[in-house]
Amino acid sequence: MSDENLLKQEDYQQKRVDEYIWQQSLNAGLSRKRFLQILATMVVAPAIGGLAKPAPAQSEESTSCLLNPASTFKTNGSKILKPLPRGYISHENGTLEMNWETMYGRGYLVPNNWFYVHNRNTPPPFDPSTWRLRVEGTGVNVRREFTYDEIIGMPSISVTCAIECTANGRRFFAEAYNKPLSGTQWRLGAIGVAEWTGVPLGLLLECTGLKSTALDVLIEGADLDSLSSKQTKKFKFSTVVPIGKALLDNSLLVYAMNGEPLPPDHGSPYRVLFPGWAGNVNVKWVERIEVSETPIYSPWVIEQMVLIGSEYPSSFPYKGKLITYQNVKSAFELAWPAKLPTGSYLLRGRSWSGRGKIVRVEVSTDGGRTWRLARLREPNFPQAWVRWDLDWDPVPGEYSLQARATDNLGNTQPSTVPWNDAGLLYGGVVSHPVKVLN
Ligand SMILES: Nc1nc2c(c(=O)[nH]1)N[C@H]1C(S)=C(S)[C@@H](COP(=O)(O)O)O[C@H]1N2
Ligand SMILES: [Mo]
Repeated sequence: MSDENLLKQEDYQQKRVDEYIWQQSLNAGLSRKRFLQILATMVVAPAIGGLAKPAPAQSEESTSCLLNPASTFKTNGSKILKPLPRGYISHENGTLEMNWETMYGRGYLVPNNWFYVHNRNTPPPFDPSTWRLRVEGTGVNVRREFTYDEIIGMPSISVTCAIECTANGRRFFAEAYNKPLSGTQWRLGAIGVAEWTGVPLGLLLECTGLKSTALDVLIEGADLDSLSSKQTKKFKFSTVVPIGKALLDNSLLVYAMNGEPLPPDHGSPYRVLFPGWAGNVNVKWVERIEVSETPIYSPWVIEQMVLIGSEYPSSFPYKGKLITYQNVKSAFELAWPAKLPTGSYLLRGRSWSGRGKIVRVEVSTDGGRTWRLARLREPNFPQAWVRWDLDWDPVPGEYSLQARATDNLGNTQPSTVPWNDAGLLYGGVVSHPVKVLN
């Protein structure tokens, strides 16, 4: 199967599932047929014991080089170092939701200080003279360490695109299904668009003699994480992408954001950028990249990067439907709830799609009965967002505003979205409460 197909969500997952089964049967000295028979008789797949356990993402001793955040930063335990901007919401330590009201009529990019933050840990201190990036694994001919100066000295490009938390909009699942959901209760502000500058990952990997047989790339940060599900064991925050994604021209090792050195909250000295994919694959504080000739089944990807629910059949070893791209969403540049004075008002908002660019935005000011087309404003970069506006002349009263976007691949925001247990990828049309005052 070619790399192009690995960028298709279904093909990627199916290929990984097949490879997993094949590998496990080889390891166990079983035939593939016998292994499939065993799987078919199991209720819960991990019951097969050692066979079914994904390999740990990394070894114990590699956690010992974790930098001690207390040595340079005085954080008072805060996981976000930048000051809380006006009107911004912090749901819990380490989260900062963008305030859509402050974006009203503003430029295309979100200023660094206003960009949402999703940090599991306090940013580690960064010393340019000692920070090393390690690239290793069976998929490269030479293991290499890069200094900060070496990385900065390599050819770079800039990419303008969005990073969006997969859980953006989670709160609307809870509201639509009247069912509580744990995790950060994001509305629609866990997204931002910035200009990211860095070294194309393909170029970096060339320096290590990338093998044509390379299959998966694991990116590891300097911070620790644990899978939320009752587990106390911590491992470094990481993600895995197929080599096809890593080698796209706009997949970067980023060291600058909107023309400034990457701020600590956003991953200094480096983060990776995988345009259009789920927020958490854009690993921050990167210190190790492993290229592998065999598939890497990181527990994070298998358990957390998936949609779990009756509408999403799982295929072992994945616990649900694998998430790659972000979906289509829209937001008004308004407070929540908003209060507006009576008289004519220019409604503004933005819409986005992880897979492409937005070609149409419809807005309803009467709770979905009638729809009008919004004007789209340039620029309109794919995998970023488009700004739009629409004149509105309401009489005083209570309103429910809705926006519905369509991307160039024909994906339109639906009115209802099937439930998933972690509340990920809410793409439904959202009702924004607005009161127009006398
Ligand atoms: N090392 C590391 N990388 C990380 C995270 C993290 O906690 N640690 N959070 C991820 C998640 S869940 C998201 S949504 C994005 C958020 O990026 P931002 O804070 O720069 O907006 O970073 C991702 N990269
Ligand atoms: Mo996130």
